[in-house]
Amino acid sequence: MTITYADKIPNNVDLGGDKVLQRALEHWQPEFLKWWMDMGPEGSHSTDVYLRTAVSVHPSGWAHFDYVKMPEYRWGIFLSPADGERKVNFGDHKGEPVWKDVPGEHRANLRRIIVTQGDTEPASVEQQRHLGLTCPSLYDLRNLFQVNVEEGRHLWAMVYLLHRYFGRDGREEAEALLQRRSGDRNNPRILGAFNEKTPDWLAFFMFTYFTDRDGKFQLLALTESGFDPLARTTRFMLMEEAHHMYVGESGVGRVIHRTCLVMAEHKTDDPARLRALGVIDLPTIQRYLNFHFSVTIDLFGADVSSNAATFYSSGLKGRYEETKFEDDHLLREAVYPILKVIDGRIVTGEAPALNALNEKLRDDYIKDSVAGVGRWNRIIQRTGIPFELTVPHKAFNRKIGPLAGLKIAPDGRVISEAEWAAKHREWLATDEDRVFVASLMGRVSSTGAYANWISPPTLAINKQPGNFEFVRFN
Ligand code: BYC
Repeated sequence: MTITYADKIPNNVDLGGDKVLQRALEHWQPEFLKWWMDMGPEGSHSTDVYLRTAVSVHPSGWAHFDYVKMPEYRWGIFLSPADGERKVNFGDHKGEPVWKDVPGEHRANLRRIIVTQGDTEPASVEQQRHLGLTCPSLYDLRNLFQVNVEEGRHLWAMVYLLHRYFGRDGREEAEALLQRRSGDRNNPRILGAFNEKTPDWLAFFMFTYFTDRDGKFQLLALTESGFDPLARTTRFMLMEEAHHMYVGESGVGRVIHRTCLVMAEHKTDDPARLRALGVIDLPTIQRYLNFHFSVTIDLFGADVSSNAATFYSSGLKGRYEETKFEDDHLLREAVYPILKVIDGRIVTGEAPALNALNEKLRDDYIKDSVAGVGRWNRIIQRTGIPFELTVPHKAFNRKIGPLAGLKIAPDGRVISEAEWAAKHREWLATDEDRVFVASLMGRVSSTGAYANWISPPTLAINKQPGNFEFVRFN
């Protein structure tokens, strides 16, 4: 039987002409589908979903909308078009032409970066797999499924690199990506945040706002890579990532909006009253925010990291917007501010800039995150409610790096174990908060209807009206 690869697996990597890659993918694809059936969105396999599929990198081809059953989604392999003139822009190889193949001396580090990136993609699908059993609307359910299939496609993107450029050990790593499981004690996902639960829709919106934004920054750092196939793959992935963050930002914004309307209507800020009225009180939203923000900033790694220095000097992973810097792009002499605790207080110290690249990317990320929280605050202000959401201090609730293990309040004070024990329930989502939020999670499945705890969106998808049948259950 002849397989038309362009139909089955839309691609711009000449899959049809590459026998070795075909063989590797023909072995991996059934394993992937098995994983999707076992670990992908629960109870959704026969549902028709109005999905966007990338069928080419052309502006008219990367967002093709139609009803699709998710196991039949065409997980394509796309690289943004090559720039034949591109040079390595930083590190010891600065000025050399970018690599079309893996340089032998950087092979292990490149594989590690690709595997770490790849691991987050199926992890997030696993974390979100029960969410579709509830939903605040068909519009939101479609968005969840869109995010899920695109994370699946991003896994394909990394697996393509492993299969195409890393031979046998690449194939083994690609298999292991389907074997680790989010939250599994014996075989967990690689990075901490991807082993946390995403148990309800508020957590999903926070995750897509904060954690997908880590994706944005890490992918942007990888688009600078001297290994051109990685740079081009991640560039294309970023087009999809933008929608995921939009789902998060607008989702949290709609929850806040609905709560504020009910607060204004009933002239109350009493959490218990608001909960009885079926909306999520703002202090609970703040505690969710604190949790997702702090868990996500750990994803940038240790403040001072020799791995980060090596990745940069070898030309594998750059800074966010590397080419906009007017420095030497070598950073051998430069320093960068990092936090230290001296005499029980957090102070700003210095580290070699090369070693502090994780911290630098974290700081860039924080600026971007804070901007969206400002937009949420404007929603609150417009309803006249005197409340402001804040982003906790960078040192709050850290599990990675030298700040881990210290007890720090959201305002950045170093506090005692006793104060932490007394107060942490005011700062981080508690079991009671989660039980309450879970109690709101019904399944709203009539077209155009929305759960009481969230406002309808101002914009639907692909210019469709809000009462469009985004999901058809069969
Ligand atoms: N949890 O020297 P360090 C996305 C480990 S999200 C657990 O600082 P490095 C997405 C670290 O592995 C973007 N362990 O490490 C979003 C190391 O272990 P070893 C994902 C952690 O290498 C939503 C040790 O601690 N992409 O796309 O400089 C949905 C020392 O740390 C953690 C990437 O991350 C942690 N949080 O930095 C779907 C890009 N942090 O060697 C998708 C690729 C550190 O001692 N990854 N460790 O065993 C990287 O660039 C780097 O691996 C990291 C870590 C920045 C993550």
